[in-house]
Amino acid sequence: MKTLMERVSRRRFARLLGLTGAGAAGTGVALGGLGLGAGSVAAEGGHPHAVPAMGGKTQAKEMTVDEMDAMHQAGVEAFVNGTATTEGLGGQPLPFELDGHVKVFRLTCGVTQWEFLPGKRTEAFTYNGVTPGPEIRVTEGDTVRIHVTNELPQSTAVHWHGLVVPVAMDGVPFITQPPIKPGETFTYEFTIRDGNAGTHMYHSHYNATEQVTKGLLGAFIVEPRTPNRPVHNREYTVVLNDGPIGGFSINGKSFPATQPFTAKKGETILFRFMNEGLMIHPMHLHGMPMTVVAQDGYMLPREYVCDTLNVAPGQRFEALVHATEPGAWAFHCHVLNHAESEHGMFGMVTALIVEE
Ligand SMILES: [Cu+2]
Repeated sequence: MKTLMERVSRRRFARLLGLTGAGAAGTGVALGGLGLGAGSVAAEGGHPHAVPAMGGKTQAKEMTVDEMDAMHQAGVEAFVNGTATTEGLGGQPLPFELDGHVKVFRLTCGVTQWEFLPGKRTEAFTYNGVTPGPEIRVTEGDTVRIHVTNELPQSTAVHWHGLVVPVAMDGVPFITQPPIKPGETFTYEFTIRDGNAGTHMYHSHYNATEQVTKGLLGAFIVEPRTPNRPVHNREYTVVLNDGPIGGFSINGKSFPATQPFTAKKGETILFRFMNEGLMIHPMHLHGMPMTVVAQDGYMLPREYVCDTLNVAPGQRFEALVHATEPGAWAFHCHVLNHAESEHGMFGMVTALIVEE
């Protein structure tokens, strides 16, 4: 439903921008010819990039000005038109069953060929077949039971990052529990404490450099018993990751396969940022400032306003955006080699589309 709405918004916006029809056809460049589907993007992070020099010349010796422009244009068009479609969408709500008053969730760790760009699949480690894993959402005071089954070829365990839990439930092998070996199931159970509302995460705490960057991560959102966030019309979770899956990704996809965020003019949006990667990602929103109200789930003593929010590994931020400015506004990591090269934008790039 959300995806369909967003696609409709993108098409509408494409018409506004005049990006459909003759303009697009005129480039004569197909997405497949850009290397967008063939591994060049995954390599972007590790290679120095051609840097535009003064006077309009570039160091990308094998491209003409028009070729470079065409690659930049084609990537944006694929994003705006919604044609950079991929299989699999992570971060959708995880259903639960009730056992008395206990909310019972199930997560299965497995190996998935994950498509982070059209036609570009990489071996991912996933919860329930997707990365980010499904979003768990509960309320302060809830008791949760989470059955974790390991179908990976290596052991694992799940850490509930940001939640105050009994030590035996903290998910660190050999400190708090034995590793969950392949074929085994481990059951976590804890009650969410009052004061622990906010934007949290769950992820592997075993061989984490490989397991988390390959996709064993997800959002764990705790609603407060008594609402204490500013009133907002819609919210989006923004999971940042870097590593073998998609190079640099937002919610498990790389630009132009990233999903845009949409809003209607006048609405207030709550963004929940979390960084599951190995690097700092300063997220920069064009057009409208962000008002940061919470860090790591805790309400700040005083909110602050910014347009570039530095999200370090492990950190979470909750920020409000008042959608006052219609248009498509770039929204990207400002470590530039996570976002834009001589081939155009890639990786940690999306947009906030504000409709009239
Ligand atoms: Cu970055």
